[in-house]
Amino acid sequence: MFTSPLHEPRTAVVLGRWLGAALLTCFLTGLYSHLLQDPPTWLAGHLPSRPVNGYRITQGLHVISGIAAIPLVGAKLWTVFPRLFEWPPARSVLHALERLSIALLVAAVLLELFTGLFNTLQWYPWPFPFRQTHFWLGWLATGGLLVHVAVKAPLIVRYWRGRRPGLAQRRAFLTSVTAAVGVVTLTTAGQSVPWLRGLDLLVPRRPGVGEPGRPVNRPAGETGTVTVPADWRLTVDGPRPFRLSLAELERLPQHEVELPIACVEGWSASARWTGVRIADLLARAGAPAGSGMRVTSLEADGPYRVTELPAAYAEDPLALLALRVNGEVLAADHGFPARIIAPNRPGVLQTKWVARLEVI
Ligand SMILES: Nc1nc2c(c(=O)[nH]1)N[C@H]1C(S)=C(S)[C@@H](COP(=O)(O)O)O[C@H]1N2
Ligand SMILES: [Mo]
Repeated sequence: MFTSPLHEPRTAVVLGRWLGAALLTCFLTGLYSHLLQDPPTWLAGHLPSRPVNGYRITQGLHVISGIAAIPLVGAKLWTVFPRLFEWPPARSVLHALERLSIALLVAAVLLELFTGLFNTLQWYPWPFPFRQTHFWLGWLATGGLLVHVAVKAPLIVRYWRGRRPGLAQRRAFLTSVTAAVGVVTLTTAGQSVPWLRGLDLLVPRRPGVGEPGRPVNRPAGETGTVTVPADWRLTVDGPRPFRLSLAELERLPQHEVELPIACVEGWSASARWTGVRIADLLARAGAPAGSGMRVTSLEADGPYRVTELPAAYAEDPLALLALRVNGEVLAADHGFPARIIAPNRPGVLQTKWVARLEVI
């Protein structure tokens, strides 16, 4: 039934190289994102708050390489498809193990890519938690990939270089695959690459659209529970605790910074933020040098209600408790009355509707 001459090792090796590069990029950038969001104690003190656009680039790459991997995985599976129906299913214990590892690899990679893709749509049609699943599947897929490369190493070496003349059909097939990767990449990359924004045909949201000029993740209404009390005061806990009303915050020295929100879902959008330096609030609370800060939101619950700013971020002059964006008071959805904005960190940590800051 499989009559195409392209079900052969050279095509599989060429596609495998591209797919391997995409998956490795995905794994490393994903691991980095995970460490930023949940830094182990030994790392928290060493995470740098610069470059300002660092996370925008690594997470942009994460989503770009993940989306590019989808057509690549399709082409790779099509190429090796006949092998999946080999008979007898196992010739030896080793052969059975190898086929099992392929089953694990294919399942983990497919589930990983689709949970990731659906996450960029904020669509979770499954009963398990996204983050933990995506994280552990990443390890499974990468482990499976390493085993696969090790088992196939002799074949990979033999077919690494093409023979001349090459197969015309192969060239046509690989060109089609490249075109497919090009299309899905160019029509989605504009989420994080500003100069590709004009081509954003397949993105779930357009950074730059929304009030005011930026998308909203988790609007105040959706979180259901964010109500700002009329007598809202910022509480700052530390050696010299204090509380400030919005009017009092506005009378403190205001600073303006241009910083992006870079969401884990792959979109990022820059804005001009105005507010009080976190470092100034730390100093006022009598925090010793090297202190970090714990931030608590007015939100009743939710995974991002409490976040932490390690010292490098808390002391960065660009890190603000922002009261305004692009010159206007924060909209309810964007975190009124005050939100965190700091350089080089995931959007999930740019806490909205801040109630309390605590020196740690
Ligand atoms: N308290 C709180 N802050 C939050 C969130 C949240 O769910 N709760 N979502 C975060 C996420 S995932 C992102 S990407 C940014 C988005 O900010 P924006 O809605 O102003 O664009 O806010 C962050 N701040
Ligand atoms: Mo986000």
